[in-house]
Amino acid sequence: MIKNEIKINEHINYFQKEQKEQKQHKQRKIVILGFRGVGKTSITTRFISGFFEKKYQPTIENSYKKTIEFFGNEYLVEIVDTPGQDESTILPFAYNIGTDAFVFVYTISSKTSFKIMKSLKDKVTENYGNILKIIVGNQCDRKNQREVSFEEGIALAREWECQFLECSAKEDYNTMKVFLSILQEVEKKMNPIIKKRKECTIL
Ligand SMILES: Nc1nc2c(ncn2[C@@H]2O[C@H](COP(=O)(O)OP(=O)(O)O)[C@@H](O)[C@H]2O)c(=O)[nH]1
Ligand SMILES: [Mg+2]
Repeated sequence: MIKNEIKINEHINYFQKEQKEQKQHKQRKIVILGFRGVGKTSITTRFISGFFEKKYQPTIENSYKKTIEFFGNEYLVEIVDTPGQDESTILPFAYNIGTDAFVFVYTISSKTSFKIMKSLKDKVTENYGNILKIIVGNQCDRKNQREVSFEEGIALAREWECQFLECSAKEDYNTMKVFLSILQEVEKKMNPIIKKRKECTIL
C-alpha cells in the first residue's frame, strides 16, 4: 500500500516537473516558402540536424521541431518545410495557423526564383495579412553562377521592410543566423517595451 502511494507520488512529481519544463518553452512556428530547388529543405535540415544532403528530393510537406536556447530563453521552434511555390500556387490556410514568421528563400543562382518572391509575398499578404518575414538568398557558395546580386536582395528587403541575409546551406554559412534573426524579430514584436529600451540604449 505504502509502496503504491510512493509510486503515485513519483508519477505526480514527474508529471508536475514535465509540465513546468514545458511551460518554460516559448513556442514559435516558422514557415519556409520559395520556389522549388532553392534549398528550403537544406536550410531546414541544417538547422534541425546539422546535415547537408547533395541529392535533390522534392518535399511534400514536413514539420520539424527543435529546442534551442537563445537570449536566456528556451524555444521550441517548429519549422514547416513546404513543397515549393510558383505564381499559380494556392497557399493552404494551414500555413497561417499559429505562424509567427515566414522565411522567403530564393537561390542567388536563379533569377526566376527571385522574381517569384513578389507574387509569393502578395499571396501571403492577401491570405494571411502582414506577418513577420525575412528574405534569404541561399546557395551563395555558387559564386560563378550568380544571377541575383546582393544589392538586389537588399533592395527587395527595403521594399518589404524586413531583414535580408545571404546564406549557404551547403557550407553552413549564415544558416543558423536565418533562424536566430527571425526569432529575435518575433521577440521584438511580442515585447515592444524591450525593443524601445534597446533603441534608447543605441541612442
Ligand atoms: N551549392 C549549393 N547547393 C545547395 C544549397 N542548398 C541546397 N542545395 C542543393 O540544391 C538542391 C535543392 O535543395 P533542396 O533543399 O531540396 O531545395 P527545396 O526544393 O527548396 O527544398 C539539392 O540538390 C541541394 O543539395 C547550397 O547552399 N549550395
Ligand atoms: Mg524541399
